[in-house]
Amino acid sequence: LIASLGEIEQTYIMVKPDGVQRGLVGEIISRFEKKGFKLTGLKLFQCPKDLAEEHYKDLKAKPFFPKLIDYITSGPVVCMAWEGVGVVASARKLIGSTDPLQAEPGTIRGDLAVQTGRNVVHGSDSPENGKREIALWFNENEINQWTPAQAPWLR
Ligand code: 3AN
Repeated sequence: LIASLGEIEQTYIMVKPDGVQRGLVGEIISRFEKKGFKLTGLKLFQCPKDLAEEHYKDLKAKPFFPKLIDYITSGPVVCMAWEGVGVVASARKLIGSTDPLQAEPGTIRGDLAVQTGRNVVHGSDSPENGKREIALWFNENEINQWTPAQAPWLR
């Protein structure tokens, strides 16, 4: 079944400080669980400045970069590793457009956010970045491989 669906991928999903402070952690985790992806890493974490800068290094030249770093380091984030077939692109669809006003209703940002600079959640943009970001935000021993007790209908 899995082979017929495609490659199993990993993605890094993060509830940003506004999502944590607004009490949206459970809601956001739920959407990925209900879709059928597998959680392999989860922690509440205060991000140091150098890690935020490394994570967003491709945006270093952007005028909003300093504000982005201040935002991400302004309070704890919830770091997650999710695994599944096509999880990278699917998670981006569940999250919605970067600008929450452009994000479709039904997406996390479309339902729960208003500002680009406060868009509640991050998701890796490619399988390569998924692996890179999981390695950046998690220690190896914080990632857990597990097999669902029931038949793996979706995985
Ligand atoms: P996405 O998070 O949808 O992949 P990116 O990678 O273009 O979008 O941007 C990364 C983060 O940078 C966004 N989630 C947002 O927090 C911030 N950001 C992007 N564009 C802007 C902007 N024009 N003004 C303020 N913050 C921005």
